[in-house]
Amino acid sequence: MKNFTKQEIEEIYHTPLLELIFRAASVHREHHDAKKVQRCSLLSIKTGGCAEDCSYCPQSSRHEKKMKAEPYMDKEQVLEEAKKAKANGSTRFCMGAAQTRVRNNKDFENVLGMVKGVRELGMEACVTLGMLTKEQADRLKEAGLTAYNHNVDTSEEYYPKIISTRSYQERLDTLEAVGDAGISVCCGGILGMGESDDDHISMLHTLTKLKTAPESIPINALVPCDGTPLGNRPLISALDLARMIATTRILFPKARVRLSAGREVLTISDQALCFLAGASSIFAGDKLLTTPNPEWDRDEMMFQKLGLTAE
Ligand code: SAM
Ligand code: DTB
Ligand code: SF4
Repeated sequence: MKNFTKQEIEEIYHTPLLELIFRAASVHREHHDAKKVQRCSLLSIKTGGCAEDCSYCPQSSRHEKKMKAEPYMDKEQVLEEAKKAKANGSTRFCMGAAQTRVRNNKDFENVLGMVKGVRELGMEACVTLGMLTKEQADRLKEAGLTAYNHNVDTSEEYYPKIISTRSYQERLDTLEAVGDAGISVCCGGILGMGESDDDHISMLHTLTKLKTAPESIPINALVPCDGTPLGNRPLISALDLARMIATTRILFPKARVRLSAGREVLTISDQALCFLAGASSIFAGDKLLTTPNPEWDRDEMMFQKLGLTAE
């Protein structure tokens, strides 16, 4: 991959918007079939009760409103959901757990079984389980895991304003363990948490410097959740979202750039701009982890109107 300086990224990011989107759309078409958008489905396999204090997250146990902490789901139930997702056209199944880190216990063995099961359905398997060690990453690889999602979320500079219970370096260490184990890295961030353009640029610079380049890059728009410190934040504009997606596409021509959380409030035209800017993947299904996402039918209609096909 080309090494971009922070100043080069800044120049790309601040290109006049339509020029930027045109450039990103051209890069996108050189490397991908721009009609195709991948559908990924998400399932929260362990919900609520998380000890971390991420200000955006409804699953933290440190905020005003606390979700009920649930145990891990059964493997059979999870695989039922994966089958439904496949039947609805998803090619990747991503399982998330509200926890700080992976522990070597029966829950981890359970997750390894889920990963195997999803792969046997012929789907890509992704998990997001918090921090992990290289040994744990090796075991996930052995079970057939395709990708591990672990977001840096924002810039290193802004990170302490959002999360106080863990460090940016810990995020980077986990990402290194994932890449070293030969698992694809899925890493992106959240927009609309009060950060500046410079934070967006700095986050992208961090992503370009990861030891293992990310295979997929989720760009989430903050879903403001009641009872979290960011519950009252105004929504980020679709134009800012498109600017970020376009810059990401130019920096990572081959990656899957995922238009992730926040689609519920976007119009089809907003999303069309994001696809034009190089988004090549979405989360499909009426729920993300705990918050609503467009229904299958609504997305199907969008695909038809925009002439998109599922990957
Ligand atoms: N606990 C693990 C971790 O934090 O790495 C995995 C699950 S965590 C819910 C996965 C990601 O969801 C976070 O890194 C964050 O990017 C995203 N996320 C959580 N709450 C969100 C919200 N309200 N809006 C947008 N994205 C959110
Ligand atoms: C990612 O970047 N976005 C997804 C997935 N990775 C795990 C999670 C979005 C969560 C939105 C808030 C919720 O539904 O709880
Ligand atoms: Fe826990 Fe992950 Fe939510 Fe942070 S983002 S509170 S680590 S579930």
